[in-house]
Amino acid sequence: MREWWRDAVIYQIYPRSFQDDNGDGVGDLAGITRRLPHVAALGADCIWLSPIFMSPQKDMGYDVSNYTDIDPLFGSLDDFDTLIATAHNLGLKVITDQVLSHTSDQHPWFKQSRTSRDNDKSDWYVWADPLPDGAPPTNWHSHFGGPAWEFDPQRGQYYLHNFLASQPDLNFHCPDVIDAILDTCKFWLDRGLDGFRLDTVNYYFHDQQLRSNPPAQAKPQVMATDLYGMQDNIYNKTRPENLGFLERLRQLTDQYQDIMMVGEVGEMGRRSIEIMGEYTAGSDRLHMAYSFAMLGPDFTADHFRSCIEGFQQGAPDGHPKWSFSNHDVPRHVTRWADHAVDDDSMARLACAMLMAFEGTIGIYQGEELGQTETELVFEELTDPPALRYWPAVKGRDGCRTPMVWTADAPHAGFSTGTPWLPVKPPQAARAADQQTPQGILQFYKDTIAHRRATPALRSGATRFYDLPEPVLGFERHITDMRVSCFFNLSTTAQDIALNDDATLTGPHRATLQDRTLSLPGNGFAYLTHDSPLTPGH
Ligand code: TEU
Repeated sequence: MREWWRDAVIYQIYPRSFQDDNGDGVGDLAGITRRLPHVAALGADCIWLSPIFMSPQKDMGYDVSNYTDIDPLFGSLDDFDTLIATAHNLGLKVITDQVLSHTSDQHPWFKQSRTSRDNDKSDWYVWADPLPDGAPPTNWHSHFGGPAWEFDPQRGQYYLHNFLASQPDLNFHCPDVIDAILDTCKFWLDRGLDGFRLDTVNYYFHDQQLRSNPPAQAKPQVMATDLYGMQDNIYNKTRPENLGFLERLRQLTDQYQDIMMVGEVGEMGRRSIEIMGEYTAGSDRLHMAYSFAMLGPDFTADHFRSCIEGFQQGAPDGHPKWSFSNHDVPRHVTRWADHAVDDDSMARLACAMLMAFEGTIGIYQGEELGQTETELVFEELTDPPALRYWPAVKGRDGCRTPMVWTADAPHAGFSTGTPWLPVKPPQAARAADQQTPQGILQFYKDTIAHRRATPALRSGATRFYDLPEPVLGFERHITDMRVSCFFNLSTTAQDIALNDDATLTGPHRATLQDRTLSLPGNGFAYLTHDSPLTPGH
């Protein structure tokens, strides 16, 4: 039987911003549980919860101080059990975000590790002596700016942090670390969880010889800011040893039924697609992976084609997850505004594209409302890289503002207290209760339902058509069914000559007459063909 996750739609919940039930201004598990029917009604198969574990929240939970307990900010283990049971009753699987590459500096492991060079956990983190002149051991940069090394006076050594200095990297070359980490994963599997989203899955290991990175060959692609993109990050991440750890994880999850792991490959561009392939090839590593390749500014047919084809060619037996938005990047309706007739047209086009892609699909809370990036002023910001580099770096708060439920309620129904990030009028106007039968929410429901009801869209193979920009066109086919899909990535109308008879089926913004498909700006169409095989092929 085909595994549940292969053609699933995964809905990402950012717990701080989904629904606050206790009025402290931060979302919580009870709030999520209450709102799960919204997610089920959308037609999603699974929810991914961004981190809910004990954390000083320096990086909004991506800095864990206890892997096996819920942060009181979000609730308790009982609330977690209730959430899982409610989700399962609604037919939703639940995966959590496991941030294994680094911990918080408040984690007891790190607190102990930093006390001396010869305690039980002294090599649980990546410690290294200063160079003779006192400089850090390598030239590696932190993702959030500055060197990736912090000097600790107590040990007289530097420790590695690929992200904040308060997020020290665990030393995966230490076998005890691997065992401890696997134990924490087992804890949640035993509690009935359906799988994991693995944070920074290509950062686990570092080069033990501590070689410095060479300068970047290509123009920096990361949007950050910092110096991160200025070097080729070959010694601080994506080390060959990673694969062995992924296999250990898979051996663990395979002891349970129907578990799924999706890895976050922290890379953009072609290389990120290769890594996704490597990490999901065969059946003894991850079930699927995503990268930042489709989360950037690029909005050309050629780009989407090269991501999907590149993956297929590099990893015919691998499995991708595609999404356009998440909690780390500006929302796609705003990010791709230059290519949009208007916000709603972009929201519809993007949804229609995503639901036509082969693989697992990810959507990010609020996207189903056609949500746009929230404009914030400096005083409203919380994201560390933005606080440090504003205005060069806008940070990630703009995509993390609260979910909007009821336009006229205080803070659009998110909280009765003061939300940790503000709800602004343009976002509140798109609240769930304002969505009409012709609106974006219904469009998402219809398009997800169409994908679910169309086996070729769910599981068919993909073959691209050679069409000039700005039209992306491909077909999805299974033995006796062929669906062609066309997307106009521009604001100007496009005509496409079809070479056989076809019928418009499912959501579309197009007309078809005498084998000519006319797409208005941002138009799109799914067509079913009478002949199962492409004529001429
Ligand atoms: O993100 C890792 C990561 O690679 C991102 O920093 C990404 O490259 C960047 O945002 C692109 O601009 C994960 C989490 O998703 C993120 O929220 C955390 O801050 C980070 O790990 C550290 O745990």
